[in-house]
Amino acid sequence: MSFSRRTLLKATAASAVTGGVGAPYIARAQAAEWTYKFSTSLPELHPSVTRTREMAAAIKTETNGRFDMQVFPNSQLGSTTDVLSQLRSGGVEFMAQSPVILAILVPAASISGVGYAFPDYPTVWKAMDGDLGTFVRGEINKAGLEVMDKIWDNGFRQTTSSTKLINGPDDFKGFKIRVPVSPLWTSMFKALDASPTSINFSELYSALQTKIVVGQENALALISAAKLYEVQKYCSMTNHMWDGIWITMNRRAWAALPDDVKAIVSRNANAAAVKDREDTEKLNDSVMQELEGKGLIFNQPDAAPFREKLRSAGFYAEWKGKYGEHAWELLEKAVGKLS
Ligand code: X2X
Repeated sequence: MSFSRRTLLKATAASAVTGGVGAPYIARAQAAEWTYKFSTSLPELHPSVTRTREMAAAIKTETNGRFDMQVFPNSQLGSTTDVLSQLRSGGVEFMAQSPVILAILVPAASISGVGYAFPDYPTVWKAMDGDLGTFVRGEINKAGLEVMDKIWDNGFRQTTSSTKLINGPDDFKGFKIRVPVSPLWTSMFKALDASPTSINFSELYSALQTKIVVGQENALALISAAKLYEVQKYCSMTNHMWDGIWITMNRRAWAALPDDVKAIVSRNANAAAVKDREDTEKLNDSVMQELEGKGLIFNQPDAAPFREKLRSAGFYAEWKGKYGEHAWELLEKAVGKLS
């Protein structure tokens, strides 16, 4: 059923309930005053999409139906690259995306994705709820977008392949790997001597299936939710970067909301972020078992040689130069010396 037809049916049903003669008073299913689209490339089965739907429902209830957030998962509104420009123009009001992808519009935003920067979750949340996060949100605002305070979790990223396990940096030599469309990702895998190709998430499954690329990298929760185990055989726990999900908003659309509605949306988005973080941390172990059950073969390579390879290839020095002293200091304050 088309979207507009469904909306029409809903509206018709609502008036049938409320319009009858002598009908008892019930809280009316009012037409929303604001109907905003929320876009994500993550598939329906991903835990963050479940939390997003819960959040949208809570916002609708708490605004008495005045605010309707319509959730479009799985790149339904277009590829990540497309939706980023729709977010800018106002065609899409909310977008959930990786800080590293957001860097196409806000170069400093990718700093949280620098390879092997974050050792663990406590360090991630301290930095992202602290000075590093505040700095990045400031940069996002300067670029003309709004962003929620709390970042969600897309997990520590792992490397899958249809041909082999990655045991050490040498195994990346010439490895045809899909990376999301963003300079940091390409730079990092080039520094590892891999052969990265930028492909939007919406095209990833078929790129793996048709062997345009041999491997990809993502967190276990998404490898499971997107069923990448159907087209991949090996999974190396390279833990090469932590990735988050910023909830960004088109500035004009956000400014159009009254303060009480803004407060309800923000409170629910930040509460959902906290739940999402708990979900993904809990999922880590069980997902690995589930994926082993689906036939993925795992290994756990030592992180140190990869990090050393990045360092000797000049990766950290290059990105320190790009982000600048101030931003790099904030990162190193959170994670320790990188270069
Ligand atoms: O495109 C990806 O791999 C994804 C979904 O993890 C991101 O948004 C970075």
